[in-house]
Amino acid sequence: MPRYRFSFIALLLSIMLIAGCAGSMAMHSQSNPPAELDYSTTRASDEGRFVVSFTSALDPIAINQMHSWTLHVETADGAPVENAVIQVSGGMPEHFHGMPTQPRVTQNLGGGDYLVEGMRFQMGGWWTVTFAIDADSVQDSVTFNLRLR
Ligand SMILES: [Cu+2]
Repeated sequence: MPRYRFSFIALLLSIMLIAGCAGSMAMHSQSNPPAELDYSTTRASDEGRFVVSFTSALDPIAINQMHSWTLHVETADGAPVENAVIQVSGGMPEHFHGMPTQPRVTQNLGGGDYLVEGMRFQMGGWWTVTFAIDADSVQDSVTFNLRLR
C-alpha cells in the first residue's frame, strides 16, 4: 500500500510537471504586448521632428506575403519632407527576432511619399517597424506597432 501511494504521488507530480511545461511553452509562443500600445498608422517621431504615416499595399497585412508600404513624411508643421534618407528595421520585441527580409526604401515618390519594398512578416503577434529618417541633417526615428493575426 505505501508503495502504491508513492507511485500515485509520482504519477501526479509528473502530470503536474508536464502540464506546467506545456503551459510555459504556450505562453512563450503567445503574444502579450503591453496594454497601452499605440497601433495608429500616423505617429510623431521620437523627438517630434517628423509626423510619419504609412499605408500598406496589402490590407489587412497577411502573414508571409511580400508586399510594399508607402511612407509619408512631414515636418512637425505639416510640410512634406521630400529629401529624406530612410532606413527600415523591424522585429518582434517579445521574441527577440527581426524581419525575415531587409525592407528598403526603393523610390522617392515625391510630395513626401516613399515606396518601401520587401515588407514581410513571418508570424502573428506584436511587431514593431522602425524608420530612421535623415532629412537635411535632421535625424529622428519613428516606430509603428502592428498586431498581426
Ligand atoms: Cu516571433
